[in-house]
Amino acid sequence: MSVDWLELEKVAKAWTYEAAGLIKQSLANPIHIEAKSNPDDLVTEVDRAIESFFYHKIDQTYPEHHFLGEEGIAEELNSLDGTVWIIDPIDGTMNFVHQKYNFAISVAVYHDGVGMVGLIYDVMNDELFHAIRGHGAYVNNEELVPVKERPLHESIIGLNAKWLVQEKNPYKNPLKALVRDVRSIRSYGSAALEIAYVAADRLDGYISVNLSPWDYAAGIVLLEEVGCKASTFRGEHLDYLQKSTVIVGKPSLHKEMVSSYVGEEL
Ligand code: 2AM
Ligand code: CA
Ligand code: CA
Ligand code: CA
Repeated sequence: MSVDWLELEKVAKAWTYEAAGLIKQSLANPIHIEAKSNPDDLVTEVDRAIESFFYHKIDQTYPEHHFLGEEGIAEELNSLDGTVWIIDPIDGTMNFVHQKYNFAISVAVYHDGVGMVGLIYDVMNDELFHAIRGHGAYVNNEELVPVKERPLHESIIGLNAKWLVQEKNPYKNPLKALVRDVRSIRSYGSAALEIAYVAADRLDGYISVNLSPWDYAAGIVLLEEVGCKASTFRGEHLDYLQKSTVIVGKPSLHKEMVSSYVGEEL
């Protein structure tokens, strides 16, 4: 069955705004916080409630579609065949908890592994980034223009500065060299927003040692519309079914960061 992606984007956008309203309401009450894989990997009941909100909307409206989300509301997915919604209900949970600011809802819709729709909504800033494959990328309905290139030494990249001091991080030294050579780095704490910022020319690149598909799936739809690149540190295609290193950026910067910094066999 063929899908009208423009129509589906409108539906996804309406749900995203509705979910944002629920998140804002939740900020009025104390939020119950738990640790997941480590003491700094946080989750709240709001993350789970928002994922569940999307899961039920999609199940009712598009029963034949599949669902991949961070909080495990749906059954595990082993394939990207068909239409798959890849959702991070709150990207930047630590910011949500500590700042009540700088977090996003990330919603992507893929078809047979190809990104068709991407939405990243900065809830507190009321800033919506959206893209539909072949129809451009937008911030609050203003079209983003294809990016201009900048040399590496004039580039600003998004990077969680913690990666530079973690002894167990095998990429510590290549990342330190990159930080030394670029103009500056920024750490915003939301991978989805940082990838959207690359598409919007607010950052030239973004790099993370460990991301999951819901962190980057929507962002990649935006990047493709403005001519940016995304891959693992070794320059391979992202997998979407498992965690990996992720490097995104303007084409020549992306290539240089891979070939001269993080792409080496460790
Ligand atoms: P999250 O807030 O949805 O968990 C923080 O630097 C960025 O990395 C956020 O986008 C965060 O997403 C993501 N991230 C991915 N894996 C993480 C983990 N194990 N712990 C904390 N943040 C993680
Ligand atoms: Ca998380
Ligand atoms: Ca995330
Ligand atoms: Ca999340």
